[in-house]
Amino acid sequence: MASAPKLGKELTFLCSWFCPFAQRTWIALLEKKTPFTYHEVSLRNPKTGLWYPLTEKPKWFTDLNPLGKVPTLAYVSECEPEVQTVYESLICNEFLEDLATSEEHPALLPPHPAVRARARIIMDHFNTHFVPLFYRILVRQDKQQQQEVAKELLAQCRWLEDNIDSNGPFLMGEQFSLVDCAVLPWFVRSYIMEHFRQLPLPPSDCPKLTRWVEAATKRPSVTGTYKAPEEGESYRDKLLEHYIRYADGTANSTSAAAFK
Ligand SMILES: N[C@@H](CCC(=O)N[C@@H](CS)C(=O)NCC(=O)O)C(=O)O
Repeated sequence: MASAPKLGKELTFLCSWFCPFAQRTWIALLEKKTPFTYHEVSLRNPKTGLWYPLTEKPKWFTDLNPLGKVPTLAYVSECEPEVQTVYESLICNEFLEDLATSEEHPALLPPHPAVRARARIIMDHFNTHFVPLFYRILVRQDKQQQQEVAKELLAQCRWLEDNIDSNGPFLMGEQFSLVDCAVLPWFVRSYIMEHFRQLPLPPSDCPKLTRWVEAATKRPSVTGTYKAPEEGESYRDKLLEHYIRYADGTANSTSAAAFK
């Protein structure tokens, strides 16, 4: 599957190049300028293309994250337990914010407690409502069901449009934040939705969201995560290829099963 990383005091970031959840944390690491070592974990069997079940994942990986998922952050600490691990993308990102916020490591949450709470409400809402629909419209093969899910996805875009900052350029206003990190990976993948389901995201009646996607997807912390598995390959093409198994209903990942 993958070799065990050699952990040290610096953060090791366990990632899979295609994973939008891991991309959330990757963007946050780059935004915060947190030193880290990237460790690619291959979650799919290269011979069959199928995802390894939890029982076939190496012990070193499930010891670090019992769910056997990326993103996972791990490091050797000076206190007990010696190896500290953090997983679940939104928790990883809050951890990075708690770990270091200073002149050198920019804050990714607004200072006021009520505005921070608002940021968390948007992240939680997006995670609970938008993310499952993104997978559901791909894995469902029935056209009518796809159309119903498309309506729900568009309604979720409108929810975002109504709940993000009016002036932008970022979701919480002038400063790029954890909310941008949490939402962006699914809009980086909007061309995939257009390709397989002919659904433009964001829709044309969401001008704030459209402007945000334009600006935010060009940010170095975001383009810095556009890495195809092999040197010289196109990230966009490889990502599209990765989603074929979702779109033809053959993906056996936990997300495909959970969001069916
Ligand atoms: N709720 C998790 C989801 C992470 C997740 O599902 N990651 C996928 C890759 S995109 C994974 O590791 N899947 C392993 C599997 O399905 O066995 C998070 O936010 O971090």
